[in-house]
Amino acid sequence: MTTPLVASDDHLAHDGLVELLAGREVPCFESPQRAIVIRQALLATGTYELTPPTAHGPDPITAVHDPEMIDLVEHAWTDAMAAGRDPGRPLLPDTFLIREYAGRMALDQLPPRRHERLGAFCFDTATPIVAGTAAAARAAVDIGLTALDLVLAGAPLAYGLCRPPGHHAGRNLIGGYCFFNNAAIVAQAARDRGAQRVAILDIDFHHGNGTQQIFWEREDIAYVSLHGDPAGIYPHYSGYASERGALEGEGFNLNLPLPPRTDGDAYLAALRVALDFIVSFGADAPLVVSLGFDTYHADPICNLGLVTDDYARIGSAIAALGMPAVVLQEGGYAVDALGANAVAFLGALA
Ligand code: Q9C
Ligand code: ZN
Repeated sequence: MTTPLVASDDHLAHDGLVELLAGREVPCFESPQRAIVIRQALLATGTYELTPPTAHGPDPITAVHDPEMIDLVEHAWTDAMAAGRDPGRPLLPDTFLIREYAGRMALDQLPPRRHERLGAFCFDTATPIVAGTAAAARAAVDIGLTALDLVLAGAPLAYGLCRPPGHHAGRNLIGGYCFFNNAAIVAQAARDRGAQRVAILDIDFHHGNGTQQIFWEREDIAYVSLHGDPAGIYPHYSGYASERGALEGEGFNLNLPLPPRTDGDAYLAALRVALDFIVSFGADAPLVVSLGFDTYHADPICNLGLVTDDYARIGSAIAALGMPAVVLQEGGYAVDALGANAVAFLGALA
């Protein structure tokens, strides 16, 4: 049996060129080549069926993100071009509207031109916007939603090759290479199509601060994440084990931070805790997996110690839940290893 590989070429035009990392301008780690090599490697196995996404329109995005944030993603580039900015340079924020800026003042006006509001909706300097960004972000959402359609129609597994990734994007915030939160949108869509309880398992190296924020007070969508300890790791301000959700959502958020150089055995032990949490939650929807390969030992910006065989072990452990799964690509920047890691993980999960 073949597994649907939902992908399109719309991501190719989202090439941010540079990010600002530790005070230096460096080429974007989040590159089009990442998705190109994953797609090639999966198709070369002969066990995946390349499936184009179908358009799902704006409503599933509006169900998760604030209208002003969506408007920013859609129009920052065109406003910048209308204002005469260099089309050869990406947009990066340089002035951030952090909470302390306002203090006790009520600041309720934003600059009319969307590219001048970037710092009110972005939390880092790694998330450049270029001409193709909005279309790519919309396509990534459609890829996720199409993968959900296929699983709801009976496929045991569908893989959405989402690019840009999504799990750092909050309700009104872009960042961490993410614009629209693909996994959150898919989880909410599953809910809106009749499921009562949806679980999201996030195995990207980084804490999915955006997904956690979006569902923080929700008991119907559980979020569990394994990630590098935020005490020393991006996104720095969330991902601690003490963050459990609030109000109705209390107890439905689980963070499992991991120390540097965590190996496969230790990772699998933490994954067991995550899977037990998912079993006791009792979802009646497909499992939504935020998949990152930045846990790989040779990832250029991360510090865990997984090897390719570990992704097969992780895939098998998730498969043992017996849940249908919608797997969505998040990070992973060791480009030469992405194909083998994707083949190992998805092959074991299938
Ligand atoms: N020193 C994803 O994997 N910069 N986003 C980190 C590390 C941003 C990662 C700096 C990393 C974003 C989807
Ligand atoms: Zn990541």
